[in-house]
Amino acid sequence: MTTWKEARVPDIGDFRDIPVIELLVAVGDTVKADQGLVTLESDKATMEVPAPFAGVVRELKVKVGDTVSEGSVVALIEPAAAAEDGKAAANEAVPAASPAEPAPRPEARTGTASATPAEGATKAAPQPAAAGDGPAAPTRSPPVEFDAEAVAPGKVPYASPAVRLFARALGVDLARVEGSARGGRITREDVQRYVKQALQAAASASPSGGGLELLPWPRVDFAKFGPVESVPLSRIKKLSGANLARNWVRIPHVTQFDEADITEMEDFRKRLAGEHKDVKITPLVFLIKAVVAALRKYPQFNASLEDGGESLVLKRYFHIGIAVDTPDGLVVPVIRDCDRKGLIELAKELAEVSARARERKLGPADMSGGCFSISSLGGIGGTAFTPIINAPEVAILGVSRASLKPVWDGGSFVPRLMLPLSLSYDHRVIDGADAARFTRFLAEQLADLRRLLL
Ligand code: CAO
Repeated sequence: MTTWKEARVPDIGDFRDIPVIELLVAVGDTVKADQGLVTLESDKATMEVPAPFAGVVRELKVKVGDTVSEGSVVALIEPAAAAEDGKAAANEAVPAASPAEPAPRPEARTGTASATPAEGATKAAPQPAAAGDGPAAPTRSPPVEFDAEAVAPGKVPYASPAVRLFARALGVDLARVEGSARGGRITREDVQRYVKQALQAAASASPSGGGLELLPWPRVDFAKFGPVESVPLSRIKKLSGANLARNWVRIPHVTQFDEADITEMEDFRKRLAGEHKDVKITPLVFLIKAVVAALRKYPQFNASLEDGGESLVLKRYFHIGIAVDTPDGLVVPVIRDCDRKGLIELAKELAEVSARARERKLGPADMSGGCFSISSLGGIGGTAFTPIINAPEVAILGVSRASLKPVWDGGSFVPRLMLPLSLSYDHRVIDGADAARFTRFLAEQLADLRRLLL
Protein backbone atom coordinates (compact mmCIF):
# COMPACT_ATOMS: atom_id res chain seq x y z
CA MET A 1 0.00 0.00 0.00
CA THR A 2 1.40 3.40 -0.90
CA THR A 3 1.55 6.04 1.75
CA TRP A 4 2.02 9.74 1.40
CA LYS A 5 5.16 11.11 2.93
CA GLU A 6 6.02 14.51 4.20
CA ALA A 7 8.38 16.94 2.49
CA ARG A 8 9.83 19.18 5.17
CA VAL A 9 11.94 22.31 5.25
CA PRO A 10 15.49 21.12 5.76
CA ASP A 11 18.27 22.71 7.79
CA ILE A 12 18.22 26.45 7.17
CA GLY A 13 20.33 27.49 10.10
CA ASP A 14 18.97 29.12 13.22
CA PHE A 15 16.38 31.23 11.49
CA ARG A 16 12.67 30.78 11.81
CA ASP A 17 9.53 32.07 10.18
CA ILE A 18 10.89 32.54 6.68
CA PRO A 19 8.23 33.62 4.18
CA VAL A 20 7.12 31.32 1.37
CA ILE A 21 7.12 33.53 -1.71
CA GLU A 22 6.28 31.07 -4.46
CA LEU A 23 4.69 27.66 -4.95
CA LEU A 24 6.59 25.81 -7.65
CA VAL A 25 4.28 22.81 -7.94
CA ALA A 26 0.58 22.08 -7.77
CA VAL A 27 -1.35 19.14 -6.36
CA GLY A 28 -1.14 16.30 -8.88
CA ASP A 29 2.25 17.32 -10.27
CA THR A 30 4.86 14.62 -10.70
CA VAL A 31 8.15 15.70 -9.19
CA LYS A 32 11.68 14.38 -9.36
CA ALA A 33 13.89 14.04 -6.33
CA ASP A 34 15.43 17.42 -5.46
CA GLN A 35 12.95 19.30 -7.61
CA GLY A 36 11.91 22.57 -5.96
CA LEU A 37 8.51 22.52 -4.26
CA VAL A 38 8.30 26.01 -2.83
CA THR A 39 10.56 29.06 -2.70
CA LEU A 40 11.57 30.74 0.54
CA GLU A 41 13.12 34.14 0.65
CA SER A 42 15.62 35.73 2.98
CA ASP A 43 17.40 39.01 2.47
CA LYS A 44 20.47 37.27 1.12
CA ALA A 45 19.05 34.44 -0.86
CA THR A 46 15.99 32.84 -2.21
CA MET A 47 15.97 29.09 -1.93
CA GLU A 48 13.85 26.21 -2.93
CA VAL A 49 12.69 23.49 -0.60
CA PRO A 50 13.45 20.36 -2.61
CA ALA A 51 11.36 17.22 -2.92
CA PRO A 52 13.19 14.63 -0.83
CA PHE A 53 12.19 11.92 -3.31
CA ALA A 54 10.39 11.49 -6.63
CA GLY A 55 6.63 11.11 -6.62
CA VAL A 56 3.32 12.84 -7.04
CA VAL A 57 2.37 15.90 -5.01
CA ARG A 58 -0.80 14.98 -3.14
CA GLU A 59 -1.22 17.94 -0.84
CA LEU A 60 0.39 21.34 -0.38
CA LYS A 61 0.62 22.29 3.26
CA VAL A 62 1.63 25.92 2.74
CA LYS A 63 0.53 28.86 0.66
CA VAL A 64 2.31 31.99 -0.49
CA GLY A 65 2.78 34.30 2.46
CA ASP A 66 2.97 31.53 5.08
CA THR A 67 6.12 31.42 7.12
CA VAL A 68 8.09 28.27 7.75
CA SER A 69 11.04 27.05 9.77
CA GLU A 70 13.24 23.99 9.72
CA GLY A 71 11.04 20.90 9.93
CA SER A 72 7.84 22.58 8.72
CA VAL A 73 5.89 20.29 6.38
CA VAL A 74 5.42 21.93 2.97
CA ALA A 75 3.80 19.09 1.05
CA LEU A 76 2.65 15.48 1.14
CA ILE A 77 4.11 13.39 -1.66
CA GLU A 78 3.16 9.94 -2.79
CA PRO A 79 6.50 8.33 -3.60
CA ALA A 80 6.93 6.94 -7.10
CA ALA A 81 6.64 3.14 -7.07
CA ALA A 82 10.04 1.56 -6.60
CA ALA A 83 9.38 -0.71 -9.59
CA GLU A 84 8.71 2.28 -11.84
CA ASP A 85 11.44 4.43 -10.56
CA GLY A 86 14.28 2.82 -8.74
CA LYS A 87 16.05 6.11 -8.60
CA ALA A 88 13.16 7.61 -6.75
CA ALA A 89 13.37 4.92 -4.12
CA ALA A 90 17.07 5.56 -3.78
CA ASN A 91 16.37 9.19 -3.15
CA GLU A 92 13.77 8.67 -0.47
CA ALA A 93 15.43 10.39 2.37
CA VAL A 94 12.95 11.39 4.98
CA PRO A 95 10.25 8.98 6.04
CA ALA A 96 7.26 10.73 7.51
CA ALA A 97 7.85 9.09 10.84
CA SER A 98 11.31 10.54 11.31
CA PRO A 99 11.06 14.26 10.89
CA ALA A 100 14.16 14.78 13.00
CA GLU A 101 16.32 13.43 10.21
CA PRO A 102 17.48 16.14 7.89
CA ALA A 103 16.26 16.28 4.32
CA PRO A 104 18.62 17.42 1.59
CA ARG A 105 19.41 21.05 2.26
CA PRO A 106 17.77 23.70 0.13
CA GLU A 107 19.65 25.12 -2.74
CA ALA A 108 20.13 28.83 -2.32
CA ARG A 109 18.65 30.08 -5.50
CA THR A 110 19.00 33.22 -7.45
CA GLY A 111 15.48 33.09 -8.77
CA THR A 112 14.17 31.14 -11.68
CA ALA A 113 15.90 28.59 -13.80
CA SER A 114 16.69 31.38 -16.20
CA ALA A 115 19.01 33.07 -13.72
CA THR A 116 21.94 34.71 -15.41
CA PRO A 117 25.35 33.06 -15.12
CA ALA A 118 26.55 35.95 -13.00
CA GLU A 119 23.75 35.33 -10.57
CA GLY A 120 24.15 31.60 -10.66
CA ALA A 121 27.78 31.97 -9.73
CA THR A 122 26.98 33.47 -6.36
CA LYS A 123 24.76 30.97 -4.69
CA ALA A 124 24.60 31.54 -0.98
CA ALA A 125 25.10 27.88 -0.18
CA PRO A 126 27.19 25.12 -1.63
CA GLN A 127 25.59 22.88 -4.24
CA PRO A 128 23.57 20.01 -2.83
CA ALA A 129 24.80 16.50 -3.35
CA ALA A 130 23.82 15.30 -6.78
CA ALA A 131 20.66 13.26 -6.93
CA GLY A 132 21.70 9.67 -7.17
CA ASP A 133 24.51 9.94 -4.64
CA GLY A 134 22.54 7.36 -2.72
CA PRO A 135 20.16 7.79 0.15
CA ALA A 136 20.65 11.07 1.90
CA ALA A 137 22.93 10.35 4.81
CA PRO A 138 21.88 11.79 8.12
CA THR A 139 24.74 14.28 8.05
CA ARG A 140 23.74 17.84 8.83
CA SER A 141 24.35 20.11 5.95
CA PRO A 142 25.86 23.49 6.66
CA PRO A 143 23.06 25.94 7.30
CA VAL A 144 22.20 28.37 4.58
CA GLU A 145 23.03 31.81 5.82
CA PHE A 146 20.00 33.90 6.64
CA ASP A 147 19.80 37.52 7.58
CA ALA A 148 17.51 38.29 10.50
CA GLU A 149 16.46 41.45 8.71
CA ALA A 150 14.87 39.23 6.15
CA VAL A 151 12.24 38.00 8.53
CA ALA A 152 11.22 41.51 9.47
CA PRO A 153 7.90 42.60 8.04
CA GLY A 154 7.73 45.04 5.20
CA LYS A 155 8.74 44.84 1.59
CA VAL A 156 11.74 42.60 1.24
CA PRO A 157 13.13 42.97 -2.27
CA TYR A 158 13.39 39.63 -4.02
CA ALA A 159 16.86 39.47 -5.57
CA SER A 160 19.88 37.23 -5.55
CA PRO A 161 22.94 38.07 -3.46
CA ALA A 162 24.84 38.93 -6.68
CA VAL A 163 22.20 41.42 -7.71
CA ARG A 164 22.17 42.87 -4.20
CA LEU A 165 25.92 43.29 -4.34
CA PHE A 166 25.64 44.92 -7.76
CA ALA A 167 22.93 47.28 -6.50
CA ARG A 168 24.95 48.14 -3.42
CA ALA A 169 27.99 48.97 -5.53
CA LEU A 170 25.85 51.42 -7.53
CA GLY A 171 24.17 52.84 -4.43
CA VAL A 172 20.76 51.59 -5.56
CA ASP A 173 18.08 50.93 -2.95
CA LEU A 174 16.49 47.68 -4.15
CA ALA A 175 13.20 48.55 -2.47
CA ARG A 176 12.75 51.10 -5.26
CA VAL A 177 13.47 48.72 -8.11
CA GLU A 178 10.67 46.83 -9.79
CA GLY A 179 11.48 43.17 -10.48
CA SER A 180 10.64 41.90 -13.95
CA ALA A 181 11.38 38.21 -13.48
CA ARG A 182 9.00 35.54 -12.25
CA GLY A 183 7.51 36.32 -8.86
CA GLY A 184 8.79 39.91 -9.01
CA ARG A 185 12.45 38.91 -8.73
CA ILE A 186 14.83 41.77 -9.43
CA THR A 187 17.48 41.03 -12.05
CA ARG A 188 20.73 42.76 -12.86
CA GLU A 189 19.01 44.28 -15.92
CA ASP A 190 16.26 45.73 -13.69
CA VAL A 191 18.92 47.48 -11.62
CA GLN A 192 20.59 48.79 -14.78
CA ARG A 193 17.25 50.03 -16.10
CA TYR A 194 16.56 51.74 -12.79
CA VAL A 195 19.90 53.53 -12.87
CA LYS A 196 19.35 54.58 -16.48
CA GLN A 197 15.93 56.00 -15.67
CA ALA A 198 17.26 57.76 -12.58
CA LEU A 199 20.03 59.36 -14.67
CA GLN A 200 17.52 60.43 -17.33
CA ALA A 201 15.21 61.86 -14.68
CA ALA A 202 18.12 63.73 -13.11
CA ALA A 203 19.14 65.07 -16.52
CA SER A 204 15.63 66.24 -17.32
CA ALA A 205 15.31 67.84 -13.89
CA SER A 206 18.46 69.89 -14.45
CA PRO A 207 17.95 73.65 -14.62
CA SER A 208 15.65 74.23 -17.56
CA GLY A 209 12.43 73.50 -15.75
CA GLY A 210 11.01 76.97 -16.11
CA GLY A 211 11.41 77.73 -12.42
CA LEU A 212 10.04 74.33 -11.29
CA GLU A 213 13.37 73.01 -9.98
CA LEU A 214 13.21 72.08 -6.32
CA LEU A 215 15.35 73.97 -3.86
CA PRO A 216 17.71 71.90 -1.74
CA TRP A 217 16.26 70.64 1.51
CA PRO A 218 16.79 73.20 4.29
CA ARG A 219 19.61 72.26 6.63
CA VAL A 220 18.96 73.57 10.09
CA ASP A 221 20.92 73.08 13.29
CA PHE A 222 17.85 72.64 15.49
CA ALA A 223 19.98 72.35 18.63
CA LYS A 224 20.68 76.04 18.27
CA PHE A 225 17.04 76.71 19.16
CA GLY A 226 16.53 74.28 22.04
CA PRO A 227 17.12 70.72 23.24
CA VAL A 228 16.57 68.05 20.58
CA GLU A 229 16.74 64.28 20.22
CA SER A 230 17.38 62.32 17.03
CA VAL A 231 15.31 59.16 16.60
CA PRO A 232 15.87 56.84 13.62
CA LEU A 233 12.84 56.13 11.45
CA SER A 234 11.57 52.55 11.50
CA ARG A 235 12.28 50.35 8.50
CA ILE A 236 8.59 50.40 7.58
CA LYS A 237 8.42 54.20 7.78
CA LYS A 238 11.47 54.51 5.51
CA LEU A 239 10.04 52.11 2.95
CA SER A 240 6.52 53.51 3.00
CA GLY A 241 7.86 57.08 3.06
CA ALA A 242 9.75 56.53 -0.18
CA ASN A 243 6.66 54.99 -1.78
CA LEU A 244 4.34 57.73 -0.55
CA ALA A 245 6.67 60.48 -1.78
CA ARG A 246 6.94 58.88 -5.23
CA ASN A 247 3.18 58.36 -5.49
CA TRP A 248 2.37 61.88 -4.34
CA VAL A 249 4.78 63.47 -6.80
CA ARG A 250 4.15 61.25 -9.81
CA ILE A 251 0.39 60.77 -9.67
CA PRO A 252 -1.87 63.75 -10.36
CA HIS A 253 -4.20 63.29 -7.39
CA VAL A 254 -7.68 64.69 -7.04
CA THR A 255 -9.87 63.86 -4.04
CA GLN A 256 -13.64 63.57 -4.33
CA PHE A 257 -15.64 63.91 -1.10
CA ASP A 258 -19.07 62.52 -0.40
CA GLU A 259 -21.21 61.22 2.45
CA ALA A 260 -23.16 57.99 2.82
CA ASP A 261 -26.25 57.70 4.95
CA ILE A 262 -25.45 54.59 6.98
CA THR A 263 -28.30 54.85 9.51
CA GLU A 264 -29.88 51.56 8.42
CA MET A 265 -26.54 49.89 7.79
CA GLU A 266 -25.48 50.71 11.32
CA ASP A 267 -28.66 49.13 12.78
CA PHE A 268 -27.94 45.99 10.78
CA ARG A 269 -24.25 46.03 11.77
CA LYS A 270 -25.13 46.24 15.46
CA ARG A 271 -27.62 43.39 15.11
CA LEU A 272 -25.02 41.30 13.30
CA ALA A 273 -22.36 42.15 15.89
CA GLY A 274 -24.75 40.95 18.61
CA GLU A 275 -25.18 37.63 16.82
CA HIS A 276 -21.44 37.13 16.16
CA LYS A 277 -19.70 38.01 19.38
CA ASP A 278 -16.57 36.05 18.43
CA VAL A 279 -15.59 38.59 15.76
CA LYS A 280 -15.51 42.38 15.62
CA ILE A 281 -17.78 43.63 12.85
CA THR A 282 -17.00 47.26 12.00
CA PRO A 283 -18.29 49.44 9.14
CA LEU A 284 -15.12 48.57 7.23
CA VAL A 285 -16.35 45.16 6.04
CA PHE A 286 -19.48 46.76 4.58
CA LEU A 287 -17.22 49.25 2.82
CA ILE A 288 -15.18 46.42 1.33
CA LYS A 289 -18.33 44.84 -0.13
CA ALA A 290 -19.59 48.19 -1.43
CA VAL A 291 -16.18 48.92 -2.99
CA VAL A 292 -16.23 45.56 -4.78
CA ALA A 293 -19.67 46.40 -6.22
CA ALA A 294 -18.39 49.83 -7.32
CA LEU A 295 -15.27 48.30 -8.92
CA ARG A 296 -17.48 45.92 -10.87
CA LYS A 297 -19.59 48.79 -12.14
CA TYR A 298 -16.63 51.10 -12.85
CA PRO A 299 -13.79 48.82 -13.98
CA GLN A 300 -11.42 51.70 -14.72
CA PHE A 301 -11.00 51.98 -10.92
CA ASN A 302 -9.82 48.34 -10.78
CA ALA A 303 -6.90 49.04 -13.07
CA SER A 304 -3.25 50.00 -13.39
CA LEU A 305 -1.40 52.07 -15.96
CA GLU A 306 1.24 50.19 -17.90
CA ASP A 307 3.72 50.83 -20.69
CA GLY A 308 4.58 54.21 -19.22
CA GLY A 309 0.97 55.35 -19.50
CA GLU A 310 0.17 53.90 -22.93
CA SER A 311 -2.46 51.42 -21.77
CA LEU A 312 -4.53 50.29 -18.85
CA VAL A 313 -4.60 46.81 -17.30
CA LEU A 314 -8.12 46.00 -16.17
CA LYS A 315 -8.20 43.44 -13.37
CA ARG A 316 -10.85 40.79 -13.15
CA TYR A 317 -10.15 40.02 -9.52
CA PHE A 318 -11.03 41.96 -6.39
CA HIS A 319 -8.15 42.09 -3.92
CA ILE A 320 -8.55 45.00 -1.52
CA GLY A 321 -5.67 46.58 0.41
CA ILE A 322 -6.45 47.81 3.91
CA ALA A 323 -4.22 50.47 5.49
CA VAL A 324 -3.29 49.31 8.98
CA ASP A 325 -1.74 51.56 11.56
CA THR A 326 1.04 49.76 13.47
CA PRO A 327 3.51 51.03 16.07
CA ASP A 328 6.20 50.91 13.35
CA GLY A 329 4.18 52.74 10.72
CA LEU A 330 1.62 52.17 8.03
CA VAL A 331 1.32 48.83 6.22
CA VAL A 332 -1.26 47.75 3.64
CA PRO A 333 -2.07 44.03 3.76
CA VAL A 334 -4.27 42.77 0.95
CA ILE A 335 -7.46 40.78 1.47
CA ARG A 336 -7.91 38.57 -1.55
CA ASP A 337 -11.06 37.70 -3.50
CA CYS A 338 -13.32 39.99 -1.51
CA ASP A 339 -16.07 39.37 -4.06
CA ARG A 340 -16.26 35.76 -2.91
CA LYS A 341 -16.30 36.42 0.82
CA GLY A 342 -19.16 37.31 3.12
CA LEU A 343 -19.17 39.97 5.83
CA ILE A 344 -18.29 37.60 8.66
CA GLU A 345 -15.44 35.97 6.74
CA LEU A 346 -14.10 39.41 5.82
CA ALA A 347 -14.37 40.56 9.45
CA LYS A 348 -12.39 37.53 10.61
CA GLU A 349 -9.74 38.02 7.96
CA LEU A 350 -9.48 41.73 8.69
CA ALA A 351 -8.94 41.01 12.39
CA GLU A 352 -6.37 38.35 11.54
CA VAL A 353 -4.30 40.46 9.10
CA SER A 354 -4.39 43.58 11.24
CA ALA A 355 -3.22 41.52 14.25
CA ARG A 356 -0.42 40.03 12.15
CA ALA A 357 0.49 43.50 10.87
CA ARG A 358 0.81 44.81 14.41
CA GLU A 359 2.86 41.79 15.45
CA ARG A 360 5.19 42.44 12.46
CA LYS A 361 4.32 39.10 10.98
CA LEU A 362 3.28 40.17 7.48
CA GLY A 363 5.41 38.98 4.59
CA PRO A 364 5.80 40.71 1.22
CA ALA A 365 3.23 38.37 -0.30
CA ASP A 366 0.60 39.57 2.19
CA MET A 367 1.00 43.07 0.84
CA SER A 368 1.08 42.45 -2.88
CA GLY A 369 -1.53 42.07 -5.59
CA GLY A 370 -3.96 44.71 -4.36
CA CYS A 371 -6.44 46.34 -6.77
CA PHE A 372 -7.72 49.21 -4.66
CA SER A 373 -7.03 50.36 -1.11
CA ILE A 374 -9.17 51.55 1.75
CA SER A 375 -7.75 53.73 4.49
CA SER A 376 -10.15 53.98 7.40
CA LEU A 377 -9.59 56.50 10.14
CA GLY A 378 -13.19 56.07 11.25
CA GLY A 379 -12.20 54.41 14.51
CA ILE A 380 -10.17 57.48 15.43
CA GLY A 381 -12.07 60.51 14.14
CA GLY A 382 -11.94 63.33 11.64
CA THR A 383 -14.28 64.53 8.93
CA ALA A 384 -12.24 64.07 5.73
CA PHE A 385 -8.70 63.61 4.46
CA THR A 386 -6.82 63.15 1.20
CA PRO A 387 -5.32 59.64 1.09
CA ILE A 388 -2.34 59.01 -1.18
CA ILE A 389 -2.87 56.47 -3.94
CA ASN A 390 -1.03 53.19 -3.45
CA ALA A 391 0.67 52.81 -6.87
CA PRO A 392 0.22 51.06 -9.21
CA GLU A 393 -3.40 51.28 -8.13
CA VAL A 394 -5.39 54.23 -9.48
CA ALA A 395 -7.63 55.10 -6.57
CA ILE A 396 -7.95 54.84 -2.80
CA LEU A 397 -10.89 55.38 -0.51
CA GLY A 398 -10.43 57.30 2.71
CA VAL A 399 -13.11 56.81 5.36
CA SER A 400 -13.64 59.15 8.31
CA ARG A 401 -15.83 58.91 11.37
CA ALA A 402 -19.59 58.69 10.94
CA SER A 403 -21.61 61.28 12.81
CA LEU A 404 -25.27 62.12 13.34
CA LYS A 405 -26.36 65.04 11.18
CA PRO A 406 -29.63 66.80 10.52
CA VAL A 407 -30.67 65.84 6.98
CA TRP A 408 -33.56 67.49 5.15
CA ASP A 409 -36.01 64.82 4.00
CA GLY A 410 -38.20 67.21 2.02
CA GLY A 411 -40.43 68.10 4.95
CA SER A 412 -38.23 68.32 8.00
CA PHE A 413 -34.72 67.76 9.29
CA VAL A 414 -34.20 64.21 10.46
CA PRO A 415 -31.18 62.82 12.33
CA ARG A 416 -29.17 60.53 10.04
CA LEU A 417 -25.82 58.82 10.60
CA MET A 418 -23.56 60.12 7.85
CA LEU A 419 -20.27 58.50 6.85
CA PRO A 420 -17.66 60.75 5.18
CA LEU A 421 -15.94 59.28 2.12
CA SER A 422 -12.79 60.71 0.51
CA LEU A 423 -11.83 59.13 -2.81
CA SER A 424 -8.40 60.07 -4.18
CA TYR A 425 -7.97 59.11 -7.82
CA ASP A 426 -5.36 59.29 -10.55
CA HIS A 427 -6.63 61.98 -12.88
CA ARG A 428 -4.68 60.50 -15.80
CA VAL A 429 -6.98 57.49 -15.67
CA ILE A 430 -10.17 58.70 -14.04
CA ASP A 431 -12.24 61.76 -14.87
CA GLY A 432 -13.84 63.83 -12.15
CA ALA A 433 -17.34 62.90 -13.33
CA ASP A 434 -16.54 59.19 -12.99
CA ALA A 435 -15.10 59.75 -9.53
CA ALA A 436 -18.29 61.53 -8.50
CA ARG A 437 -20.35 58.64 -9.93
CA PHE A 438 -18.17 56.09 -8.15
CA THR A 439 -18.52 57.72 -4.73
CA ARG A 440 -22.26 58.32 -5.26
CA PHE A 441 -22.67 54.67 -6.16
CA LEU A 442 -20.71 53.64 -3.06
CA ALA A 443 -22.90 55.87 -0.90
CA GLU A 444 -26.07 54.38 -2.42
CA GLN A 445 -24.88 50.82 -1.74
CA LEU A 446 -24.14 51.68 1.87
CA ALA A 447 -27.44 53.53 2.30
CA ASP A 448 -29.39 50.50 1.14
CA LEU A 449 -27.43 47.26 1.47
CA ARG A 450 -30.06 45.38 -0.55
CA ARG A 451 -28.48 47.01 -3.60
CA LEU A 452 -25.38 44.88 -3.03
CA LEU A 453 -27.48 41.91 -4.09
CA LEU A 454 -28.26 43.41 -7.50
N1 CAO B 1 -17.37 55.67 11.88
C1 CAO B 1 -17.70 55.45 13.16
N2 CAO B 1 -17.18 54.46 13.89
C2 CAO B 1 -16.29 53.66 13.29
C3 CAO B 1 -15.89 53.84 11.96
C4 CAO B 1 -16.48 54.89 11.24
N3 CAO B 1 -16.16 55.13 9.99
N4 CAO B 1 -14.98 52.90 11.66
C5 CAO B 1 -14.79 52.17 12.75
N5 CAO B 1 -15.59 52.62 13.74
C6 CAO B 1 -15.68 52.11 15.08
C7 CAO B 1 -15.71 50.60 15.07
O1 CAO B 1 -17.02 50.11 14.90
C8 CAO B 1 -15.13 50.31 16.42
O2 CAO B 1 -16.14 50.53 17.39
P1 CAO B 1 -16.35 49.51 18.59
O3 CAO B 1 -15.02 49.42 19.28
O4 CAO B 1 -17.43 50.16 19.39
O5 CAO B 1 -16.74 48.23 17.97
C9 CAO B 1 -14.09 51.39 16.61
O6 CAO B 1 -14.47 52.44 15.76
C10 CAO B 1 -12.67 50.98 16.33
O7 CAO B 1 -12.57 50.40 15.04
P2 CAO B 1 -11.17 49.84 14.51
O8 CAO B 1 -10.37 50.97 14.01
O9 CAO B 1 -10.56 49.02 15.55
O10 CAO B 1 -11.60 48.85 13.37
P3 CAO B 1 -11.80 49.10 11.81
O11 CAO B 1 -12.30 47.82 11.27
O12 CAO B 1 -12.60 50.29 11.53
O13 CAO B 1 -10.33 49.35 11.28
C11 CAO B 1 -8.03 48.99 10.85
C12 CAO B 1 -9.36 48.37 11.27
C13 CAO B 1 -6.97 47.94 10.90
C14 CAO B 1 -8.15 49.54 9.44
C15 CAO B 1 -7.74 50.16 11.79
O14 CAO B 1 -7.53 49.66 13.09
C16 CAO B 1 -6.55 51.00 11.40
O15 CAO B 1 -5.39 50.62 11.55
N6 CAO B 1 -6.84 52.20 10.89
C17 CAO B 1 -5.80 53.18 10.55
C18 CAO B 1 -5.53 53.22 9.07
C19 CAO B 1 -4.60 54.36 8.78
O16 CAO B 1 -3.66 54.62 9.50
N7 CAO B 1 -4.90 55.07 7.72
C20 CAO B 1 -4.19 56.27 7.40
C21 CAO B 1 -3.35 56.05 6.23
S1 CAO B 1 -2.89 57.56 5.54
O17 CAO B 1 -3.53 57.45 4.07
